Amino acid sequence: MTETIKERLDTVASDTAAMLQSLLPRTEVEGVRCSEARLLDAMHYATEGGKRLRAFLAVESALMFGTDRNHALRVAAAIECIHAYSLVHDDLPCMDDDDLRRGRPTTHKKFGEATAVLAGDALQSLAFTILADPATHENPFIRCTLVTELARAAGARGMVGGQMIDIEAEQASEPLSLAETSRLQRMKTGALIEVSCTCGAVLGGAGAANRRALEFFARDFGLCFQICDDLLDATGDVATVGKAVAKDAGAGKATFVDLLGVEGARERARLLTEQAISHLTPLGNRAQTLADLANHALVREN
Ligand code: GRG
Repeated sequence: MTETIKERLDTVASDTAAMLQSLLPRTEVEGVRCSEARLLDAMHYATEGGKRLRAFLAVESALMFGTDRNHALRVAAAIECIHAYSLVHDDLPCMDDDDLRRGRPTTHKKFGEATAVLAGDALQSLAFTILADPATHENPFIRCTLVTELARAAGARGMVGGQMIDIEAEQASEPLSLAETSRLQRMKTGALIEVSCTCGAVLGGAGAANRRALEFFARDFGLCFQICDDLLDATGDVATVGKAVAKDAGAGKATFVDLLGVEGARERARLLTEQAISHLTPLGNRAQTLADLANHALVREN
């Protein structure tokens, strides 16, 4: 019997959680809690839960090329560490100031601000330690490419740069245009989504054309994912979404719902999904799971 996309997502999510457990530093050695245990507890806490979407993109992209599943899960865990760090820092009072994440108190609410900042920092370091480890791939050139691609996507011209533009936009007198909002989201959310496919392709030794097909897919999928997130913020309820909703409009944020309206944003998301799936054509049946994911994400509730 073939697995549904939901079952496949659940399998990768629990395998990634198990991999993270094995890679995160242990708080106890021979029954004795180490003195930095509070930091490690916060790192564990921050990486628990979530849809593991980026992990799924990395694993599915890699498996398409016959990669070892364990290698793929290590890369998935590294990317989830970066994602978790970004959420911990994004939730801080100096950024989005959120109390709820993944249906429970944010890391700084549970452990305090200083510990949350440090846990985010340490998760970022851990991500690159995982990728640089020969257990991730025997070929140092591949490991080095993984490190470079993830660093680039997470950095000033990617996720962190997008966050900077977002923060400045909140204080600006004029709202961002559709083009500016698309660029900001492509950096803030899209870069990590895109690099998840890139890393999968690199790990799998994909050729340039296949890697490009996956990256084009991820680019449209990532933008669609953000539009759906804006729709959830505008129309979802806190219990289902697992974080505060209706925050963006109040905070003066540029959202696709403000720019396009609810129906316009839904239509744009449908179009982007179609476009994303069409980029997968050169990969044939191997990419069916990613196409299923794109359709599934369009109707997600959290
Ligand atoms: C603070 C360095 C730094 C970066 C923050 C990604 C980001 C940049 C902030 C996240 C803000 C946010 C909530 C954006 C909406 C889209 C998004 C990334 C949602 C969270 O991703 P999901 O839905 O989360 O995949 P789960 O919990 O499922 O892992």
